[in-house]
Amino acid sequence: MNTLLDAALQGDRLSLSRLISMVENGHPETGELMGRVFPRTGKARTIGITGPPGVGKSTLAGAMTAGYRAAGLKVGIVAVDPSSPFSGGAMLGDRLRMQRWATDEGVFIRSLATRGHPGGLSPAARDVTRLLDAAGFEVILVETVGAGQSEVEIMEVVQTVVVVMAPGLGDDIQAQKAGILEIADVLVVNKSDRPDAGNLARQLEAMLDLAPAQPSWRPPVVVAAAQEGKGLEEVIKACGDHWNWLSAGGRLQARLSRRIESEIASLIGRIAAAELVDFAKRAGDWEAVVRAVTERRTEPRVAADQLWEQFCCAGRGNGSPGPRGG
Ligand SMILES: Nc1nc2c(ncn2[C@@H]2O[C@H](COP(=O)(O)OP(=O)(O)OP(=O)(O)O)[C@@H](O)[C@H]2O)c(=O)[nH]1
Ligand SMILES: [Mg+2]
Repeated sequence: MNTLLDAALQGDRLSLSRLISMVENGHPETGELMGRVFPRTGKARTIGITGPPGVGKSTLAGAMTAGYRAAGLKVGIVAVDPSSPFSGGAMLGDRLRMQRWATDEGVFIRSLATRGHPGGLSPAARDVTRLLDAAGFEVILVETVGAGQSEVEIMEVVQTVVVVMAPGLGDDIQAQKAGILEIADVLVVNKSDRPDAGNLARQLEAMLDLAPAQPSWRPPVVVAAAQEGKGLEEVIKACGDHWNWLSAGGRLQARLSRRIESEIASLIGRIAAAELVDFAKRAGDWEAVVRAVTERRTEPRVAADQLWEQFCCAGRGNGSPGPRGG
């Protein structure tokens, strides 16, 4: 692992690929690896590209990559695909479209499967983004399909969230608008070569007028046609403006703190849940509790509270340092 990491940090792409696979597959040395990687991160600009299926996220990512390459920046692309047969096809399409970068050392593209993580965003996405950051990629684009929860999760991985929409989505936009406005730093109305793009842009502006705005940042609505590269400069400029806004007045640091807080909290949650269930099983309470809930004698929240109480009492009551052994 150390040899692979040294090589990856020197720019060896095969080693980087293998490390990403390790992380993606939850290799037992992932923690150790990320421990070495983490101090080298924090240099890249990270941009999430999210939105409903088929609106042109990958096309936009490809076009933005061209723009950043022209500015001499190294670009990493992480495409997080839901594990559906539908997107299996899309992934293949992405690969074909992305072939133009196959010989460019300054571009690294990786698809991640979500592996039954129903929220949409692979838990590995964050680690992979950090690996690319450590390996010297200066702009990292993370593409996710906007499917409820993943939209919120993407905020926890990147600095700037670009939400892509396209005309012809029908009522979807109404259903999604709360989520969209909550997370968008930049809104892109793609496929403006089609009718109704102007309407959609006006609709989004109207929604923004009503939304409680972030202090001093109103997400710009950029009308684009990614396939033809139309509006691309504006998208890149909007991302740059957002970066400049974040960089001023300690906002970047504040946003990072919030992300780190939620990352640590969710890691604690995972450890604690596993410990608690394990404890209840060892104490012989688990099956009884599950049965009580199954038979509707106990409500699930009450059951969880009871188990938690027992767990805490056991830790304090018998003078032992607690179920985790300290
Ligand atoms: N007319 C038009 N079609 C576009 C434009 N941009 C992308 N497309 C097409 O829309 C289809 C979907 O594009 P993708 O870039 O794969 O969209 P996506 O959002 O990444 O799709 P998923 O990852 O499957 O959710 C493709 O056939 C693109 O060629 C555009 O500006 N105008
Ligand atoms: Mg795509």
